[in-house]
Amino acid sequence: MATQVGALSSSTSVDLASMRDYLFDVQGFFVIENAVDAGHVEELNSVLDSVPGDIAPGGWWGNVQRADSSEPSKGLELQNVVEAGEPFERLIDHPAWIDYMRRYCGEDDSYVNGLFIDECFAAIRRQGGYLRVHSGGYRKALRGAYRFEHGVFRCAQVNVLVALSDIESGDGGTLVIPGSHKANLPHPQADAHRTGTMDDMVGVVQPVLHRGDALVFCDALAHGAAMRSKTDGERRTVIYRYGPSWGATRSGYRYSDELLGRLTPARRSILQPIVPRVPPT
Ligand SMILES: O=C(O)CCC(=O)C(=O)O
Repeated sequence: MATQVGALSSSTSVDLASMRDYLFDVQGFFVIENAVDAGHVEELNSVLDSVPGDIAPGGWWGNVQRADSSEPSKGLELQNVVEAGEPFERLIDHPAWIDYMRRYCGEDDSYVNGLFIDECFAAIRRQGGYLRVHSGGYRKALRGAYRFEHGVFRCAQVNVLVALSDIESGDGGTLVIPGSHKANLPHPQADAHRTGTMDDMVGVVQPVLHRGDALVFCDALAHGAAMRSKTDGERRTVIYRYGPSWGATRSGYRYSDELLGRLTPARRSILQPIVPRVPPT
């Protein structure tokens, strides 16, 4: 597998936003180093530490659901995790990435501008866990499409994956095929990788993520995660998927009235961009 060289860092002397836009366009992803500060990462991890260990697959913890039964190799997946507590609410409009989200998939400069989070979850993987390859531009669903036209981005889904543990070699890192968000042909090894890991697919790279770093990527990018080989510890991530204001949650989760009621207007407008219109009672 190729390793990433020439990675962008905050010490690179260039306008960061322009460089990230460029990388997002040509590669389909970039990394924001230290996007979430150490204290916030700790708070997120301590919420996850408090999740009962005996939630059955499909079972609920408040308005958070364990949803990994269809693919056990994914490890523990806690869906609708924005309902897990205030540290997760703070990620909704996090300043490290929210402007990129607005620009890439917020229907900027249109009559329906605004964002919506259509899926958010935490994933905890131990030894042997991995995620098979999926997405890629070839015959991609409109829901995850990449588009840049007439000087504006019009992407349908952009993901922010925050590392809550260091994710280096052997940790089961996220794997991507740079540029595959624009692919017009199927990857020649795709059929052989419908199941299993994508580690040996030609063109794959693993962006190194340290705790607190965020990987921003268009969902059209072919991606997955390597098998975690380390025997001890856990790989922890949290993923928020952003899309246009008119989207719907992918799996039918509803943000609770309690959560919507306590959010700042800015955060509420991302979880409920279109307020239900009903006749007066
Ligand atoms: O687990 C990962 O590293 C990637 C997760 C992801 O992007 C997905 O679930 O689609």
